[in-house]
Amino acid sequence: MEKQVYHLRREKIFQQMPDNSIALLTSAEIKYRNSDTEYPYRQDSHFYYLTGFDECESLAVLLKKKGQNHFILFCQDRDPQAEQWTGVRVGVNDALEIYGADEAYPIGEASKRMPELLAGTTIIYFLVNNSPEFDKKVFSWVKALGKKIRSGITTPRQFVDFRQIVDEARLIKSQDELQLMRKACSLSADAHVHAMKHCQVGMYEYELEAILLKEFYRHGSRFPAYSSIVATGDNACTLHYTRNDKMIKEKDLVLIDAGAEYHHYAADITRTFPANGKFTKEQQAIYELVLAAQQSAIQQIAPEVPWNKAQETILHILVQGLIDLKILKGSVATLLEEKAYLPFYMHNSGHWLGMDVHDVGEYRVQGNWRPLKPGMVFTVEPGLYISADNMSVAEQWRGIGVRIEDDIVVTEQGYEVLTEGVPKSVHEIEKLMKDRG
Ligand SMILES: [Mn+2]
Repeated sequence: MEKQVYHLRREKIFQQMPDNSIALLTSAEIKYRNSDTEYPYRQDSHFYYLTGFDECESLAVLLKKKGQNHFILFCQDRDPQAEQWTGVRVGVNDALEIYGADEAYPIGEASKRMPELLAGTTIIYFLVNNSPEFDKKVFSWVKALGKKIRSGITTPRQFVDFRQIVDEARLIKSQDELQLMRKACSLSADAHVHAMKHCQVGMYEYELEAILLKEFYRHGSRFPAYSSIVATGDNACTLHYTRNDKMIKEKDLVLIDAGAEYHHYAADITRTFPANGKFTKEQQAIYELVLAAQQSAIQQIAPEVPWNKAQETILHILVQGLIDLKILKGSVATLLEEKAYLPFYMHNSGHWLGMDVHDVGEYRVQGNWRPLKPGMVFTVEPGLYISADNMSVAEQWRGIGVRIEDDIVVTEQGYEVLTEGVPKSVHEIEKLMKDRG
């Protein structure tokens, strides 16, 4: 995105900062998988949201002093010898030009310059507890400034979590962001279609994972937004199953929960389909119950509807359906009251979605469930998981795990489903799989 986009984002944040305040954001640290082998670098989402700057070892400062807004960026300076190994850096000069910083300095000068920047401010915003190392640095800079207090310098006295401002901004997606999210979602949807089309009994779960990743990569997404789940049969009842190493068997359902990250935006899709292309009677009954719950929950999405409406709708439909299938006994009201559904449905209806797969933003505001607003993006993902060793249900139901998940954006009129590209009715899925090679 253009530097103007990030400039406008910072301006919005500045509007909420009182005069003589400062916000400090550090880039993400390099993380190691083992020994000296690094994970692919992923910038901190807050940092990227406000800078568009993708390098490690950098520090963004938003300083509001005497009514003036300053964006100061500390980053690694150019160094041909180091760049020979780790790639080209933006450097201080281009940080001014390309990223619109008012001032830019080498990161090595941060500790020297920080007391001067802090002097005269009364509030410091930072992501408290995001990085214990950085918290320590912030306190050490303030402490260094405190030593000069007799020269008449005032030091900040309030340490405020920056999330309370930035999280709220990130919760409402702009048109620029929605464009990237549509792309993340559509390419992820395509990948799910490919996995369904290429699924064969006798393959291993990781072979389907490989198909998903190949499709992500092919469309310019270099990383999945989270570890892909490919769970067959009873493995689907383990909510965060990521071993993905079992062979796909004839009567298995295959649950795939996978989404790409595209230009720092996540998609999050789950589909469940029969390995051999045809649902059994029991699998179809559970599947259609979950689908009915999901569709009803989605249809109610509109501005001002409270966040928990989806979960309430899902719970009612699932409990009524489990009674109809004789898996639960009793009245809907009593079973809801007793939370009798918990052995079968133990999670929430979904979560905010954005730069992080479980994106930022409160679900309750002042004690009340948050009313939906245009630009909010979230998942709707009911499921039913009947464990293979749940002896309280009749045998034919055991080992069936189903989840269906789509990504939705709230619009002025209602909602838009971003992940429509993957079929989800029994008929459509069976047709797609029948036509496969
Ligand atoms: Mn999800």
